[in-house]
Amino acid sequence: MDWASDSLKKLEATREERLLQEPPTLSDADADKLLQEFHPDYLGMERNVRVGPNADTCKFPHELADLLESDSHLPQNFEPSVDIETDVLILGGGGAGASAALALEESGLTVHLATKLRLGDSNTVMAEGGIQASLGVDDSSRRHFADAYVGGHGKNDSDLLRVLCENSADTIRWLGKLGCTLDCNEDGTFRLRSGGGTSVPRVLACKDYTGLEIMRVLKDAVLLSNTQTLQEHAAVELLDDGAGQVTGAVLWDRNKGNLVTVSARAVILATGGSGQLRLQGFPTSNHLGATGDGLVLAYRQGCKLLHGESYQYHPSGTAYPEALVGQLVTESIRSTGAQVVNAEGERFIGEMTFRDVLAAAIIREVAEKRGAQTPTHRAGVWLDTPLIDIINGEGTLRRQFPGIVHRFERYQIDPAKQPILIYPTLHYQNGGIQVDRDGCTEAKGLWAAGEVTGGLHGTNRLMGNSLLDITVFGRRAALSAQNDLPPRRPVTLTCLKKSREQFKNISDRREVLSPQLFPTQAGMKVAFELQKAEEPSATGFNSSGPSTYEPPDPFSK
Ligand code: MEZ
Repeated sequence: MDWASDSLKKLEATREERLLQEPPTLSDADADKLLQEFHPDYLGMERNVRVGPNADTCKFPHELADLLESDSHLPQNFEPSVDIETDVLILGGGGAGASAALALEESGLTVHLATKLRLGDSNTVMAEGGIQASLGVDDSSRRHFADAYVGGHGKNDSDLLRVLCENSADTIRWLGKLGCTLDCNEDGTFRLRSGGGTSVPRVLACKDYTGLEIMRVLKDAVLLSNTQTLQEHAAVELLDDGAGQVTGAVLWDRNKGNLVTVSARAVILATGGSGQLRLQGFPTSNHLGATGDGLVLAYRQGCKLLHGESYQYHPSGTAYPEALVGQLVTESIRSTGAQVVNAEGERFIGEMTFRDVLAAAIIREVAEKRGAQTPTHRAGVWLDTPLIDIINGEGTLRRQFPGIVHRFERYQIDPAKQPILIYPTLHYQNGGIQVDRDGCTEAKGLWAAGEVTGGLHGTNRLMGNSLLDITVFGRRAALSAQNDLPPRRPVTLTCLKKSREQFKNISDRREVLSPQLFPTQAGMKVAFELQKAEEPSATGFNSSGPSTYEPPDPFSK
């Protein structure tokens, strides 16, 4: 990293002194000021949505607002005609969807799980640092609750949060039974790490690929179960009975290029987040599929969204090398000793400060020209990773964070010897569909779980509470659907038709279709259009050929 040699010299010159320093602290008032001035949620890039249950009452990022006001991919003359009949239709093949499917294994119900990509392709596999569970000797579910409530700025739905915290130990046991291996100490107890905002160590991990390990066992179990998986079947619309009950979904089979109408007695939305909307041009740590589809689908069914304005920008996104921009460098690296340092070699904030405040502080350093500039015209601050081995002994970084070491070594950067350049990356959708403690939405027949829901985490989620969220609430939503299964009802597009009437009144609406399904920004060119039907066919749709997905062109710059 010759381009950064001056700045790296300054960083090395202050290392010894920094090692002895207490982390800088901020008063609540200063933290608030920092958020107001530098956090992307506060920069006025949001607006009201003019239709639907949140109309004119709260703000959304304009990228999401555009989608909530957009028309469906379905042709105007499409009339659903049932291809598949099931009891429970799960939409989404990440951790929440898979957990829901497994909870229904003994129910005797028919279960279909449809996923836009392949089973397991989701933000779950991108989660590195761990899953929270109050298993430490000084810990309790009440303490877990208090930490997450303070971290969420007191905006959390306390009922949901209580359920989350009270179910952590049981969830870890359940994952263990499925074969999930989490790191242990020599005495066989779980190794617990600290996270930003945890008052005691509470984060269990499998090295730095915890989500991948959790998804591995969930996926295997689903593949061995009675669940019928519909892979590469994207949900393009929810169906309803014309009287307020959700009754299925229209899926787009990406391989065959045709639409598939599924009638279901219950639908569980587990479609994940929306980081791939790349708000304000931010890079993202999210999976390709995270385009907020479930928010749009539920919104058209009259479901309110909570905290739609609130997104989490993970402070340690990679800023260099260019090929890794936006990728996560787990918070656990900071809790194990890596310090956050500006281009002048100064430690300007405590590393375990809440994510939103820490992200705002990094953005400020760069905005005020105290960041290091990369040859690709990005900027960031340093994560002083060599400190990990200095503090904890040689080889610690490689042993505990093999994924990150491997990733950077491909670009001739050894994080045990050289710091990593970081800048906040769009990581998590704090808000989402309003649900109750059983995952029931405001629409009968529709449940939701995981990142697509809002309320649980308030406006700032703590590390490790999302892997817990998907496994606790995925299963709860499924059991609630099983216990409260409505009778089968007709499939219609009444809600969509009503939404279309409302869209007509917005003259300056952006001409995009939603749900978005695939990213369109950040070099990902997606040419995606469903063929428009002239006459409905037997499946209700005349389609010729699959969609065309164009991979990024490496020579376009
Ligand atoms: O929950 C998360 O967001 C998480 C574990 C992230 C990380 O830093 O590893």
